[in-house]
Amino acid sequence: MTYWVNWYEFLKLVLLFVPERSRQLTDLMTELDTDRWYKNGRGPRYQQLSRYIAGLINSGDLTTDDQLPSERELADVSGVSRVTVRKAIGELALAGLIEQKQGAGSFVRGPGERFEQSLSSLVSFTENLQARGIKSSSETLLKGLFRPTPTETTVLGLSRVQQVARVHRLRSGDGVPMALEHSSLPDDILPRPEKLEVSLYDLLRKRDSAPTRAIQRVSAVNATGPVAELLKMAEGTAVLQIERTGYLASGRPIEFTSGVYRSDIYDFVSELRLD
Ligand code: 16G
Repeated sequence: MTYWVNWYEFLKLVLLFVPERSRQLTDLMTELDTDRWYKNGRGPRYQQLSRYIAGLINSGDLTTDDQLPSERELADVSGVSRVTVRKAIGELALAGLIEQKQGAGSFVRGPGERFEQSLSSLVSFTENLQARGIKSSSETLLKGLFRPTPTETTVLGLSRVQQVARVHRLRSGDGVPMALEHSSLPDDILPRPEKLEVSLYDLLRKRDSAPTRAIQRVSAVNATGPVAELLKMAEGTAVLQIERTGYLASGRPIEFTSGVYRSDIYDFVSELRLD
């Protein structure tokens, strides 16, 4: 007589007898088994799998030091190949959400050092990270001169013939995506946006046209699919949206940046004084 074991049923049985710490893992396995994590047309499987697990981490369902099931277990339960699982785990590591320990497996990382950014001083992304010894990098998603939108024309006070320089960047610290910034500037302030390589403010300073004052509007929004994908987080996660209008000392507006910042990393801090 042949006995065969459905290992997943067996695992569920075993998990009934293990303490609370493993409950989330049982939930994770059950969810993956029901295929609820995958939706047609929402991107490749490895991305959906990684976003699903990122969602459990961001919501606190999986917490610091929880060990993820092994590659083989995840592949068996979710019905995808080990290569797909490996890519999904790689994405989570890249997003700074898990740590892969050689020979031991993948563990949920702690919240780590939150990134405090002052709302009252006018510093650039590059300077901010440098000051903390974090290596900044940017992926340029768009750079060039364009016909301005009505909002850009109004906010930047553009003339009818002026173009707008746009720079869209995904900004990372030590390789972890932190923010997505869309900057618009008048074409006379940034005539050759393709020349921008590292820091926008550094380039503007060299041209004597960096902002000396800015007004910011901060709001909480939920990350849409494409934003979540770039910031390596689950769709719908709360993020901070900041719109900055930067002015020259003369009062002329020269920068309009709309940025989305990961709320699990950023704390924006403001100093208040009694008048
Ligand atoms: C900061 C600014 C952004 C500016 C960028 C320049 C906030 C909320 N935003 O991220 O408006 O365009 O720095 O950075 O602080 P860079 O000089 O490194 O390109």
